[in-house]
Amino acid sequence: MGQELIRTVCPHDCPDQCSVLATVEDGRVVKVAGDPAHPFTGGFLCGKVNRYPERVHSPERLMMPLKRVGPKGAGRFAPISWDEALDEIATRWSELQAEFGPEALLGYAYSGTMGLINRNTVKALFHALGASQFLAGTVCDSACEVGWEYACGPTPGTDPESVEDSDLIICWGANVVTTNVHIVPFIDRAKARGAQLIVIDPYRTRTAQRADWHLAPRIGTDTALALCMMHVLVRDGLYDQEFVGNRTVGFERLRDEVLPSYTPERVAEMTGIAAADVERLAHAYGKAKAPFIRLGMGMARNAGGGMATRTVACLPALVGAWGKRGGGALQDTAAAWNWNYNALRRPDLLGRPTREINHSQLGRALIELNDPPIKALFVAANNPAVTCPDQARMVAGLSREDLFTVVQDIFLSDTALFADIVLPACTPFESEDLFRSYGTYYTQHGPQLIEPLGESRPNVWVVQQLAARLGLEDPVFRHSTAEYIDLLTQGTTFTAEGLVGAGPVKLAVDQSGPAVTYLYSEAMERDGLPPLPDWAPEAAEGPLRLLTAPGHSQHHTAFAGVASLQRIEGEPRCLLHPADAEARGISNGDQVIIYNERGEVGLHAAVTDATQPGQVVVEGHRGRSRYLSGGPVNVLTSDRLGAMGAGATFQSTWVDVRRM
Ligand SMILES: Nc1nc2c(c(=O)[nH]1)N[C@H]1C(S)=C(S)[C@@H](COP(=O)(O)OP(=O)(O)OC[C@H]3O[C@@H](n4cnc5c(=O)[nH]c(N)nc54)[C@H](O)[C@@H]3O)O[C@H]1N2
Ligand SMILES: Nc1nc2c(c(=O)[nH]1)N[C@H]1C(S)=C(S)[C@@H](COP(=O)(O)OP(=O)(O)OC[C@H]3O[C@@H](n4cnc5c(=O)[nH]c(N)nc54)[C@H](O)[C@@H]3O)O[C@H]1N2
Ligand SMILES: [Mo]
Repeated sequence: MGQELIRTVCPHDCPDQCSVLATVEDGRVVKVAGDPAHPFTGGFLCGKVNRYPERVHSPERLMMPLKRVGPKGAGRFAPISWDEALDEIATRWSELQAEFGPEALLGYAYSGTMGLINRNTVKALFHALGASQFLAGTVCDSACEVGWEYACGPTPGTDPESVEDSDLIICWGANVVTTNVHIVPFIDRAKARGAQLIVIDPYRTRTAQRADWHLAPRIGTDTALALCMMHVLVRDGLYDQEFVGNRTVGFERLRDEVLPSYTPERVAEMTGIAAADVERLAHAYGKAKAPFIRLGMGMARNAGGGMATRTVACLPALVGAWGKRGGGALQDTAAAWNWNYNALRRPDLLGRPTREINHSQLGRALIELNDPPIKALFVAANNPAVTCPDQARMVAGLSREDLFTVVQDIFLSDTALFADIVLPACTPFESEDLFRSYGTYYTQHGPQLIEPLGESRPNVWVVQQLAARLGLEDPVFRHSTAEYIDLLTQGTTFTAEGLVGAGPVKLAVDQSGPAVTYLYSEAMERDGLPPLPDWAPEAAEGPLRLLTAPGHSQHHTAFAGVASLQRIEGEPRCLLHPADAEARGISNGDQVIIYNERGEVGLHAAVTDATQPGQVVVEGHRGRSRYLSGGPVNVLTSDRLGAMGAGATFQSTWVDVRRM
């Protein structure tokens, strides 16, 4: 058989969502390359996805269903057939439902694959069963999305393709070289025309290394920094009075009640950024013609994080940056899509509302809930035994002998080790789905490139098989992929014919920016939150603050089965400032333990001034066996929720470090 070149799309949880040209030969994906036809991701793939054939054909792929034969968590399994696996799941769920009521069931799919069909049909299954509902994404973007919406309403952000026309680009808590690399050529083109790149990040990331100027505030102080910029803009008459008058509410209250306290001198104490630097930052922003801010999500993952997004998102209105090509701000384009998600999720099948389980507090739910307790858990495309906070609770929950756990994954993830039944998922290249980007305005159909390897199957196939066994007769459990795509496009400007096989297709979005920016927000007041931006420090609970940031060559743990990427990423390590290292007798390369009252993690120390005094940085997530001891990093984080969006507070973690 010859080679075939097929256009598809990267299925990962990444804002870029590349169009991919895959070479297929004899039922194998032998090569992937960037598709030059995609105007944003044009022509190159990231270092991870470049190795996609290695992931698809990894020797670590799960090839058949497994049943637990050892104690919980021991990872001892025996192969079983799909029929045995599905029959047992259906029988156990029916028994547990009868004995404890439907809310004893909890199941979800998360972002291991971003396919709209494979993510959303899983919801329909649990809705039809009357199960507890899973509030997904609080570990990721719920706080920043709510924060953005309080400031700007459901307004889409700036089209990142226009950024080449900006004259000042601020990557604010966004390490774009690692997590949004296809915006880099647009930034480079802007720089070639004289634009400045400023990075605001508590440590010197790869993006900060490329910046004209890197400002390193303390974690969780962005609200104060943004308010100080506003203070200077207003004080020095650098704000756009006309824009503020026409398209904001609450300016006078912000100006009179909040800004006076955010003088550069006070804010220097709050943020660690010198007063002269904040002045310079505000002046650069106020004088730019079309300044652009790329907001990352991680700066919202602390106790006051939603407020940080809410406040930074007010800045473009102050200087009238919206509507100028290249200017404005972008956090996330997810809200711009109006797919008919509910046709696949089917909330109507739930009947009566059931209790909600917060993704960030899954461990707590498993050990604390009663009336009824969670007795059956289904997890697809998520690895909570590494990526959820408060791992002590998470592991205690998953270790319950009376919890019937089913995990569908490509690899035997740390979570799968705790399963009673493991179901082998195929990679998205082995099934068909529809994808939409959350960092651009493109959507793309992903065809099936090869047959599923071994006995692996997509999530949606499992949903359909279980529904049939459970007597669920709604047509949503019987559709073909084409029918699902048809349903998703209902009421949108897209049609299935226009998408299937078409490559990247762009959504038309209004680029004039928010009609109104809410400097004062009545919606926040209604929701019991302070309607004006304001900042208060968090009480330190230890000498060092922990910053957990995305890994460059890993994507959480989704590329764990790719040996070459594991080698490139190297052993787990923490970045420690020379002053903190010296105070603890730690030298570069030493084996150290990061610890707090919740747990301990053993890894290597990298002593570097890329981080600041009082701050330890750990990049990336690995399976627990990859750490020298303890691990993973989330044994250190708490499951406390932030003030907005019921979001995780990973970056509100205090620790200390000692030599091993
Ligand atoms: N290579 C790679 N790419 C990825 C991922 C990955 O794991 N690896 N993850 C994907 C996913 S799921 C997501 S949600 C996106 C996330 O993409 P981003 O939104 O870019 O990622 P963040 O977690 O926000 O981290 C970005 C930066 O925010 C900084 N930061 C953290 N706290 C603060 C703060 O208080 N203030 C400021 N100013 N900065 C802060 C961190 O140091 C980090 O450098 O990336 C996606 N892409
Ligand atoms: N301390 C700390 N913790 C964090 C963060 C942080 O900043 N700090 N970031 C948080 C963020 S932003 C996120 S989004 C979460 C991510 O948390 P997770 O979703 O747990 O991230 P992954 O490790 O990528 O897990 C995805 C799983 O899906 C599997 N998978 C991949 N493709 C498929 C498929 O097609 N089908 C199925 N069934 N499975 C598949 C992968 O093998 C992997 O086991 O982590 C959060 N955790
Ligand atoms: Mo995320």
